[in-house]
Amino acid sequence: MNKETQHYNENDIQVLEGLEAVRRRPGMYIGTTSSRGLHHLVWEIVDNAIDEALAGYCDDIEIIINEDNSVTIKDDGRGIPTGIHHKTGISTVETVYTILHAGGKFGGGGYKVSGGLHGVGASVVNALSSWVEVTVYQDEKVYFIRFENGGKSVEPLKVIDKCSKERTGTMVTFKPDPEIFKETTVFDYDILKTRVRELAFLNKGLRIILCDDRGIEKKKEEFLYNGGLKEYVHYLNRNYTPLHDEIYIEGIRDNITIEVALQYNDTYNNLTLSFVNNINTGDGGTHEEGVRSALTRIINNYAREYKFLKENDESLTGDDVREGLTIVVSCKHPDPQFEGQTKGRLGNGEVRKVASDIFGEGFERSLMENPDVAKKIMEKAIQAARARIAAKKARELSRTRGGLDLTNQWGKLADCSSKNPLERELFIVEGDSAMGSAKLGRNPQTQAILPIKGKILNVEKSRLDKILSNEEIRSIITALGTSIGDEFDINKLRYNKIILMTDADVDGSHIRTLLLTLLYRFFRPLIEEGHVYAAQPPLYKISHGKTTKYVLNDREKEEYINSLPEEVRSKVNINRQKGLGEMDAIDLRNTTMDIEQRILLKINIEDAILADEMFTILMGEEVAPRRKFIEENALSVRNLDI
Ligand code: 1YM
Repeated sequence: MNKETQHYNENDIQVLEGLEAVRRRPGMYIGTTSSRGLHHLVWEIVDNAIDEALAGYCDDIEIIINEDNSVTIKDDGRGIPTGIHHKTGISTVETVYTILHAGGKFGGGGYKVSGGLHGVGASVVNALSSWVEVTVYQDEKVYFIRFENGGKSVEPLKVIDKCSKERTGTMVTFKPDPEIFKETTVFDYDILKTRVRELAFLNKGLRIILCDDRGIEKKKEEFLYNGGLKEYVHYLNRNYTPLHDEIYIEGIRDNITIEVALQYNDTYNNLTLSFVNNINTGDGGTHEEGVRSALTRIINNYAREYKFLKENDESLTGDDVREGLTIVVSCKHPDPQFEGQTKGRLGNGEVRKVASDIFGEGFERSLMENPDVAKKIMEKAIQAARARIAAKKARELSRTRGGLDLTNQWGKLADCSSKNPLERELFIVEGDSAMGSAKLGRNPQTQAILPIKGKILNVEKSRLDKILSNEEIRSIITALGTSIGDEFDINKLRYNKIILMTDADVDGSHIRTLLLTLLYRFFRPLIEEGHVYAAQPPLYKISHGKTTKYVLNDREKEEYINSLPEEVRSKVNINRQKGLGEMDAIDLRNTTMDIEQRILLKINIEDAILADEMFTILMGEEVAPRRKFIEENALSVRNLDI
């Protein structure tokens, strides 16, 4: 035995063998020795401080990346017990840092709530470090112990100084062993920051300070959220428009704590985050299931009771009530069972009912007390249900009619003859007269024509789900061939280009808005993959002598005329084209349809989003915003820069 380890007794031989086992197979204890494993060391120590905070003894934790890439973690808790441990005969501090699986089990019986991936704690960090120093402030004394070379104490815990009675806590500094962490021993500030922020959200009132003392630009940030999960949800929704203030529910039953915060926003997305003992449960589990089922149940009950749902309406589904929902669920459990391949799922069956009861009761009360908020939530879910039902109807429709001969079935689609989908184009044309010219002016081999009446929008002044029952709209769905919703399959698209050919007037732009909204909501990949275009019929026909020139707008007209010689300028004949319908077939072919001469504008997703917003406003029930919108955008609606 060398000098450094003299104070060990027989028991300690086992201790060292334990730590040696960790060094031999580090992956078994921290998962990996990559950068991820390196950062995991920090969490193992921080977890002990957080447990002390959860036990109610600590409010401040500080994490410092030192200049030499060692890390210091401090807390202001009671300090790890310093007395001699009855089983090991050495100080409890040393026991905690040298005996595998010691952790909280050596303490006063409190369970370890936080616990990292493997929950093996301080001794593993010690085993995988070049050196570790632990300082404990307790009973007006400063205790100190240092370990070297994978966990061997240099000498037993000793008192090195005095301190005030008020000063208590633990300070640990460790330097990861480069022999173990061969990839890297450099800590990444942003990795630490992300998790520190999450931990601060999950443990309301706990202050965590993160410092980086390396290099010239030192960093120091403080994370403290007195609102806890409520602030977490606020943070997650920061880029969206929330529909109401955050709702927060907490409760404890059978030693299981459930906390939930939620807020709806105006998107169609759902974001659910869940945690057990501060560990992310990416695959959900019984806590999440309990909360979900209560959410669906309570919203349906409320919607029925307050007549948001009529007697014959079908119930709202889980997906309906989760549209636009951001929700965080946090469970604290004395004995969690993590399941699944990545251990990312809570398995404890008893949690389902506890979570469902606590959340259900709190959420119901919250709806009762805030009828305005309840109304917004009901309307959001019912809107989601309507869209779901409409999509289903449209899907059934496109399925039943999909295989039939479109030309005969509808009498409207003038299909093209080519069987090569890459060269097939579908022109969706506004108005019957335009249809006439378009049919004559097209290339019947590659260009199909589908006419749409300008009055759809006025007649069906209603939501998109109603518009889906419009026969012409349904014929578009059928003609495209892709089906919609879950069954959408872009490989079944019957045309490579879908070209919207509408007039340059208000009716035309309304129709275009409607068509784009339809495509955006039900055929989004068609836009994303660049299959949708707008034709650009010219506004003017300028002729002089035998020359004819079509131009798109006033600017082009001026430019063209100015480019002509003086003597010609006075003789030009300028014809304002009134609409597609008034163009003859030859004009229409030359200006708008002929592949060689036409100008097509590809619709991008931003155009479609803009159209969707316009649609919402144009179709909205509130008159004021609609009028305001039309006044403000009279020009841009007409020209809808597409
Ligand atoms: C910077 C890291 O380890 N803080 C810390 C750890 C402990 C205690 C307090 C503590 C726990 C208990 C009683 C108990 C630990 N103690 C043990 C053990 N910060 C840091 N702060 N008194 C103090 O659990 O009953 C393990 S961790 F086992 F010794 F009690």
